[in-house]
Parts: sequence; C-alpha cells; structure tokens
Amino acid sequence: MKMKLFSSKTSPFVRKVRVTLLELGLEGLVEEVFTDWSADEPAFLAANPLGQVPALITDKGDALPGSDLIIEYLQTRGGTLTSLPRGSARWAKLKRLNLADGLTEAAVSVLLESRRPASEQSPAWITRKQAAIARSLDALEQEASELLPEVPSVVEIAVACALGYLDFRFGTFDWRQGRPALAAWYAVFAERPSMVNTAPMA
Ligand SMILES: N[C@@H](CCC(=O)N[C@@H](CS)C(=O)NCC(=O)O)C(=O)O
Repeated sequence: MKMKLFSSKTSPFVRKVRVTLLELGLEGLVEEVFTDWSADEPAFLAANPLGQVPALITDKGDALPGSDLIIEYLQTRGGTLTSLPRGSARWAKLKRLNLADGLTEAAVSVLLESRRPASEQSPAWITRKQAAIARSLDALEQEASELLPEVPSVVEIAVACALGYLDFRFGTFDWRQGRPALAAWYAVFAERPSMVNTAPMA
C-alpha cells in the first residue's frame, strides 16, 4: 500500500516534500491526495489537527504532519540527501532552514491577507511580514556561499522552495535585487530535475 500525502498543487511546503521524494527516488511510494485545507475534511484533520498541508500517512498508518517531519521520515526510507553535520556547524545549517521556512510562512501569510476583503485587510500586518521576508533574504544572502550546489540537504530544499514561491506568487517583488549570491545559487539549483518537475501547478 502506498503512503498517502495530503497535498495541494501550489503549497511551497508540499513542494519541499515533492522535491525530497524526487531527490531520494521515492516518488513511487507515495500517492498524493489533493486537499482543500479550508474544507476541514475529517480524514485530513485526523492526519494533521493543525489543518495544514502537507501531512503524510505512512504505510504503517502513522500520521506525520508538517514538511520538516515528513522529510526527516522520508530520509529513513531510502536514497540520500546530504546529511546535516554534527557539532557547531549543525546550528548554522538549521538556522538557515528555519529562516527559509519562516520566510515561506510569512509569504503565505501575506498572500492570504491580501485575499481577504479589502475592508478586512491589515496593511500594517502585510508590511510587517514583507519586512520579515526581506530581512530573512538578506540573512540568507550573507550565507549563500554555504548553500550546496549539488546533492542538497533539507536546508537547500527549503531555501529553494521559499525562493520559488516568491517567484510564483510575488512576481513583482524582485528578491534578486541586491542579493546576487543567493540569486546565482538559485539559478543553478532551480535547474535540478527535482525542482523543474515540481513547479507549482496553478
Ligand atoms: N510548518 C508547516 C506549514 C504548512 C502550511 O503552512 N501549509 C499551508 C499551505 S502552504 C496550509 O495548509 N495552511 C492552512 C492553514 O494554516 O490553516 C510545514 O512545514 O508543513
């Protein structure tokens, strides 16, 4: 029986899982179930009480919510990503992972806020989240030379999916401006088959 991935066509967090599956060569083990997270479907909420995609049901029936947990689990099933180092270098890597996930969350938040009726939107909230995104990108630019060009770790997958989401949803925001190292790294990474084959579907 295949594992079941509650997914959506455009979620950057689901894309992290899709990229990982392709990098690990495990895509055949998983069946995607496209899910409208706003519909509060019982099987989906049972898999992730937070009501967010992605959530994975393993072939043993265990429910794993959230992209980072799912990716950690998938790495136990076969294939190889570059593993994170032990010791002090680990924390710098995990910091970049958290920055990438956080800026993705901020970008999703801006999108959802901007889709609310104009009278209910908070421009201050949007400005705050946009500033967080810009600061996080600046921090990643400072450390872009640490991003791997070849077999990625979970860090590179998260950073690439964050940047891809900005291109997809915020095409008028030129995140490359003033961030040449990050832009150069992404230009190469975005050519990986795992990225090309997981471009957002909308
Ligand atoms: N920390 C989670 C974030 C997942 C997330 O924010 N998913 C969004 C779609 S991109 C979602 O399902 N949002 C619905 C909600 O928050 O109610 C992860 O890494 O998977």
